[in-house]
Amino acid sequence: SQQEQTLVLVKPDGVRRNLIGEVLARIERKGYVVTGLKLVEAERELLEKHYEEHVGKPFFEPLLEFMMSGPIVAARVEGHGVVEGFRSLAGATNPTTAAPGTIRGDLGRDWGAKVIENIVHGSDSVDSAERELAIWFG
Ligand code: YYY
Ligand code: MG
Repeated sequence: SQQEQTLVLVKPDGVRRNLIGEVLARIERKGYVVTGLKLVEAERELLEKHYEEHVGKPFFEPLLEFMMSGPIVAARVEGHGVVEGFRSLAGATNPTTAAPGTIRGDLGRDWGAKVIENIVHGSDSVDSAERELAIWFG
């Protein structure tokens, strides 16, 4: 696999639950390197760009409200195959079905709420990573 960069977000639920260190520790223990890190109160315009593929879906507005509900940690993470590798560390979107051992499987909670609160975001392809890193890190 190639040396790559990906965007990782610790979403507002992860920050509220004091899981920033836990998420970064898992990334670092895997051997990936954090090369950019900041705490952001994201504005709607930025989030609309970030989640543009989901515009019009029933969860889009609740998702944006959730992502604006508190600070987010944005990290640029580097490593060989890190795009797929971090998705693997994160686990499936829904914490109920995410495998134990993954961030979402171990730490995520399914409240049966409108929005799935699943602790982290990770870019889903090298192209998405490039696009999203430009949005969050300029
Ligand atoms: O890439 P990933 O975060 O695993 O899932 P996406 O399908 O891109 O959805 C983005 C985000 O939206 C997801 O992390 C939670 C939320 N969401 C939701 O609340 N309800 C859904 N049915 C699908 C996604
Ligand atoms: Mg996605």
